[in-house]
Amino acid sequence: MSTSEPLPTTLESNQDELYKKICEDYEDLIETLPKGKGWWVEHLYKHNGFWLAPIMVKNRLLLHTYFKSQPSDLFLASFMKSGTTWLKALMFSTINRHRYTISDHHLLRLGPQSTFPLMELEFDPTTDLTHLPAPRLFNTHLPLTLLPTSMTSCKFVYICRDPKDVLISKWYFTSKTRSKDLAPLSLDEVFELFCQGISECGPIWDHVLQYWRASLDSPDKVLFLKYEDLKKQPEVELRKLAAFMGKPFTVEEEEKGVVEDIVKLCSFESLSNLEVNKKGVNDFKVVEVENHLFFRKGEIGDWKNYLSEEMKERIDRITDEKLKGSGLILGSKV
Ligand code: PAP
Repeated sequence: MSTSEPLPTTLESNQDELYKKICEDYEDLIETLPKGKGWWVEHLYKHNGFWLAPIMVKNRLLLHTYFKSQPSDLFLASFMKSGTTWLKALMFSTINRHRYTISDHHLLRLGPQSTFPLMELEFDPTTDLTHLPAPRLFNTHLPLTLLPTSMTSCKFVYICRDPKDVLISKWYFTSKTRSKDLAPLSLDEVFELFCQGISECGPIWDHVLQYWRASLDSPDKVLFLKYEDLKKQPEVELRKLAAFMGKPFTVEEEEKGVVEDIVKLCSFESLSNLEVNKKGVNDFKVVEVENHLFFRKGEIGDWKNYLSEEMKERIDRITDEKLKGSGLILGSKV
């Protein structure tokens, strides 16, 4: 992807006054924001407490103006590398379980990245989203407080993961997708940035806490899931997810083994071995990403192979301090 700034617009064809005004506002805004080192792109900008890539700052402004949410919309929200791809597959196949048979499933042909858009990269004001069947599914990595207020009436599924595993997973992913024109980032370097919160949509702790608190305030609106729970008891978590999305499994479906079938269809083993995920590429509008990069190991605790005891302790200490009093437990203690 291009890392020069400003990034190209996602909407060359739409030259209406409002759109032009938003582009100008974006240019003005980005000038005023503190700048930090990006992992994926060259620079991140601190916007209302969170570090965003330029395209995220811009598309966020477009979303605020152009995106018209519907009360039935379902959002999958996550900090990058927390289990988004897995949840995409699970949400899509659960909502659409009457449309496809397991043996001839959309996921098997096109993979999870094809199912629903990542709004801060793929949103395009010229695309008509009104025709999509309800519930419409959308994905975002943006923190809750940076989303348009109209969206907050929708339902959110949030997935979180041990920050140490997120760090390693993200380092791997961004080292593969970072422009070759930029110097590679060492683990020591990304570790320091991560601890300082300088990471796309970081600090991770603030991101997680916003959705955690919202899930406590409105459990009917925000379902808070953990990657580790999903690994340990996928059927239990899937039943929770289906009920939250308003599509609980019936007794008949339970007897037929539909829950187990969906879990198997969406498992790391199943998805990572698909042709589309071995060789395919997903076009995120501003960047193309090879699908195999979304499937590395899919394990809990792989950080142990990379982080020293000192690094582990530093991240755990920050996690403990940040989450203190919240009732949320993340990481090794889960
Ligand atoms: P994204 O936020 O950029 O979309 P996301 O899917 O959240 O990425 O993260 C990818 C991680 O989920 C990878 O973790 P790892 O680097 O520690 O291996 C990937 O392997 C893992 N992953 C992808 N699909 C699954 C799955 N079906 N089950 C378990 N883990 C998965």
